[in-house]
Amino acid sequence: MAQRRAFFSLFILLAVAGVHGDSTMKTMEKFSGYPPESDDAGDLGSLSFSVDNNSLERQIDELAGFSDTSAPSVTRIIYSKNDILARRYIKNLMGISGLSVREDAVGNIFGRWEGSHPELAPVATGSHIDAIPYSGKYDGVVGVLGALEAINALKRSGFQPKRSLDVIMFTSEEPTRFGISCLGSRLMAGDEALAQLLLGTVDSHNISFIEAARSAGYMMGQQELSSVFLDHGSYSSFVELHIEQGPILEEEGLSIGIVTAIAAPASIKVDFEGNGGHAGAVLMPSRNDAGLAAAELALAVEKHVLESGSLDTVGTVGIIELHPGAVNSIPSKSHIEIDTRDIDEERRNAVVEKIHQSAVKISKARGVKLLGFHIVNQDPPALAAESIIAAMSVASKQLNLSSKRMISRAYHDSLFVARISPMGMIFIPCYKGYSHKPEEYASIENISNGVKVLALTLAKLSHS
Ligand code: HGY
Ligand code: MN
Ligand code: MN
Repeated sequence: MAQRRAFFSLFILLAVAGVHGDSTMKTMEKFSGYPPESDDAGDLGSLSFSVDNNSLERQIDELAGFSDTSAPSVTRIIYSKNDILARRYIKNLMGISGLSVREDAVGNIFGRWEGSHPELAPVATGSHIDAIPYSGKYDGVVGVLGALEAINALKRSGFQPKRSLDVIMFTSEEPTRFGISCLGSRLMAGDEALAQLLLGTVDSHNISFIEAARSAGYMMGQQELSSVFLDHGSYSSFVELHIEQGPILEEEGLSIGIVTAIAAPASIKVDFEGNGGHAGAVLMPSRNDAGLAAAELALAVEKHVLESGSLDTVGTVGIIELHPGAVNSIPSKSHIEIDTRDIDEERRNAVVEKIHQSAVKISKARGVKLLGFHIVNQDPPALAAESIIAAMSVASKQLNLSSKRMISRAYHDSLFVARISPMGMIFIPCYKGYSHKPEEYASIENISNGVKVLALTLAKLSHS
């Protein structure tokens, strides 16, 4: 291709298919593009760029149908029957989009649009489709189906990528079944310790990770978990589209969030053991109630988080299990799971330490055994790459979409992809910031805006 500084004006007629059945195509706006950093973008002339809202909305609803719980809630757990059906649905859409599809040993799914320079490190986008019990149909899904629609829109516009473009569906971003968050992206980032841990990990039904993976058609034969690891530089950039899972964009009436950093998550599992006994016959002074130890620790989590003095420190006790779980039996065992996060890693680690001290103190004071205080993960935060922040900001401006820079208090696969590639995230508003519950909702207009920003950002990065 002639070496010329091709400054092409990307005249993009934004024609958005009507949202609710109204299929009149509207010409939304013309805007000039930007000079590609490389000089061989060629003259793309005028492109018509359309996001097909109707099909995107339909796909979100169809995907929500693969769920262990009934609408409006969604439950989709790694390697379950519905997860396998949902994966098949995504692979089918990747095929329809003309992407070449591959899966790694644990089921990270990659759909590739080969660029004119396949030898260059590709650009990637994507997210997850697994869903915690009784949650919503947008968390993660917007970043997978939206990425496919961004690719479709670019293809329809006649755009030609220079760097190949990958859409990734990450295996199991949620910690639900095996207690490990972002399992697929952690492994991609080369987490040796996790690869070891998974060889001995079982779920609450005592099914091993390897067995569950095999039941879904992964980890076959001699496949090694380390085969999932990707080298630094495997991607030139990674961009994830996601609902904000917080109220800021909606409250401030903004269309796009440009994520600058992802908060640092930690999760802990604690087990107490006491004598248990008869709820009527054992008098209070002679009890060592494992249930009350768990309850006291839950309150201690709240106390230590609030003591941090920062609103950015959060703590949640989402799981408390009591054994034997009978109303007239003093709990002899308790299992409690704690999630605590902060944008400041030091401050977060200080809270984890205080929780540990409280667990020891409570066990002594109540005469229960502290069977285990297991830190499942204690991850550093991740910063988005300035080059990707700039690309997303330019794209939002060109689309006349209001945006603001913000941090992500939720974690995402991007937190781990950032260990092997420059990373960026695009947020869209969601209703009252609700997420991880059936009321989670994002309007197709907001989703469509996110897809447009993603498409333009990918176009720019692919030519960088
Ligand atoms: O918990 C999280 O931050 C993510 O939504 N799984
Ligand atoms: Mn989630
Ligand atoms: Mn998510």
